[in-house]
Amino acid sequence: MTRLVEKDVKDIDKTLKDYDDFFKRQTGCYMCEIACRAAGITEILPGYKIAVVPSTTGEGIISGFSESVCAILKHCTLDAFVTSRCDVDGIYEAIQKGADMIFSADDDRFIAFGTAVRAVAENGICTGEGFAEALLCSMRDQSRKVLILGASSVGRAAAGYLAEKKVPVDMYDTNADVLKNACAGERLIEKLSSSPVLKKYTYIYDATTSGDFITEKDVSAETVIAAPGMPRGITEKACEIATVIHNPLELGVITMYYVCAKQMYLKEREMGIR
Ligand code: 2YG
Repeated sequence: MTRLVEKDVKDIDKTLKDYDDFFKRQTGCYMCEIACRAAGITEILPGYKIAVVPSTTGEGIISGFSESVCAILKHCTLDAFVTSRCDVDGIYEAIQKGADMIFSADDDRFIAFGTAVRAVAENGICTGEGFAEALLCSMRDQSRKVLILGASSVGRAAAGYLAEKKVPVDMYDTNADVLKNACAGERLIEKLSSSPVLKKYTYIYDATTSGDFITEKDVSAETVIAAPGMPRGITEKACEIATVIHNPLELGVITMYYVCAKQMYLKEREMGIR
């Protein structure tokens, strides 16, 4: 995945409400509802207290990243705060302040995990599944094939999710080895050996990290594209014609919360705490 930069996240807190209204017009649901569906949540869960812990490892802090994650969680009326300290000291602060769940990201991995019971949600998988559910909700005809571009963890999670919902998938990656090893044994996933003609598909899932390669020639007013990748693969002009579901952080973070919360809740019930 492409590393986010300050400008990708800097206005998220200010635009969240309007963006969620726009998202609902596109998909019929708010992000929180899509994330709950993606996590398979069917009942009301307890609200967990969340700490976002900045991580200085590798390339270091992305200015506004932790604050945006926190704002996204608060937008879903969740109880979230950013720790004043970073790394292990930040985890210590989070637990001392009573956090049930911690969000933290280094350059390779972005996770949410439980502090009292074992539970973990990973951003690539949750983003893949959250956007797959958003696409599903926007599809008028779920018997039509979805084209998935990119067999990274996001693309693979999306393909597995859609196949589980009985939606047929064509999958393509410019790297034949990556494609070959993805989603082995899935009957509903067909791997394409050559670059697909985009115009043939009404439903596309762009899990690549290439910018502006889907143009107005590739889409129609019926086309729906789920596009979690950064930079966005769809040109401005194509976005004016097709429905393009794209956000850099929001839906992935919300899905992480619900995936982790569900595991926590089920474990707590098992242990007789709930
Ligand atoms: O705590 C910080 O500020 C930094 N250590 C965060 C670093 C995050 C690096 N990861 C990315 O930029 C993305 N790949 C995250 C994915 C979110 C969108 N799906």
